[in-house]
Amino acid sequence: MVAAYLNLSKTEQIRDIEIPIIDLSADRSKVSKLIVKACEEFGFFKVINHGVPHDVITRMEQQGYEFFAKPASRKQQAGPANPYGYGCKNIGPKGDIGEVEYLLLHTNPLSIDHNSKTISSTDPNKFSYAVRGYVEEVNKLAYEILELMAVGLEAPDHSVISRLISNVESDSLLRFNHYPKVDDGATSPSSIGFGEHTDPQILTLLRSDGVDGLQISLDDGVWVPVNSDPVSAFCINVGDLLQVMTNGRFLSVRHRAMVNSYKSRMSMAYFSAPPLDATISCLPVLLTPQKPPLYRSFTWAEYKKAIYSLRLGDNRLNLFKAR
Ligand code: GA4
Repeated sequence: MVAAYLNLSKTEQIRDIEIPIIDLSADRSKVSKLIVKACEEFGFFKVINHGVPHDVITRMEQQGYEFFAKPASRKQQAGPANPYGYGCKNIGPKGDIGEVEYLLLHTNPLSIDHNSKTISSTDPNKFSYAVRGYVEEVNKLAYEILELMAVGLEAPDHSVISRLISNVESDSLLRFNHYPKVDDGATSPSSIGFGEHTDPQILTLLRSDGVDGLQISLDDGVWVPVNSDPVSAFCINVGDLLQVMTNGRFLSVRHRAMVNSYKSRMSMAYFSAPPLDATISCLPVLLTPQKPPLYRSFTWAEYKKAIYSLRLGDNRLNLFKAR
């Protein structure tokens, strides 16, 4: 991380906080409480003993490395990302840029097969096999974590959140981010790989290759590095929709990715989302006369329209506050 600090402007501070590492093989009721606490305090936590097979992860990572190692002209055939496909430096439709190249995929099986043809013309089946296997496993993990959250929140229906992502129509995404090493000294502001933002969906499951770069912002302007230890862990974070469903109890926290001058980094983020027509509103168990809903109900399609009309770092939840 040290090299990445060099490029920070003077007004930004870094403080060291360890985000919780939660062992999913421990007692279910204890785990559910730890998850709730982590989501309230940090909006981020790591999970170990998560059950996603090692070979499923390495197969997926291997495909990612192979793709990014291709010549630029070849990678561009899978782009431009609109929003799916290959993108380089340009993030989203509103002119945001970063030191990153990426592949953004919809996780619908038909869409995976279709995109695999342009991503890997030599062996599309190998690529789509790896993606399908990985998505199946991370979706299972997301489902389990969302169920544990409902248990921890004492919701009478334990699948009240998780069932939103298990629907075949779910709008979940898989993103591969490749951050090159950037050796531009301490003067350039280009050390930002992926600018600050919150994730719009329900829950994000991030796998990274052991190279640091992720930072989270708990209070305004204070950035906290999240190291990538243990390397077998998944880093989990609350998305905007989960903040709405928990009436602000769980935090959808701003984060960013920095690049460094010594090692490139690849991460794979699974954004678990509901179907487009799903209505998002506060869980009944969290509503009391003293705590009315902070946000109005809306569909995921409505929210998605708002996110694509704004810049990466804009606050979208403000548009959905209850009057
Ligand atoms: C941020 C989180 C995910 O990477 C993403 C991003 C999406 C995109 O790259 O197409 C967005 C960004 C993300 C939020 C604001 C809009 C949309 C780029 C952008 C400027 C895939 C997502 O769902 O929202």
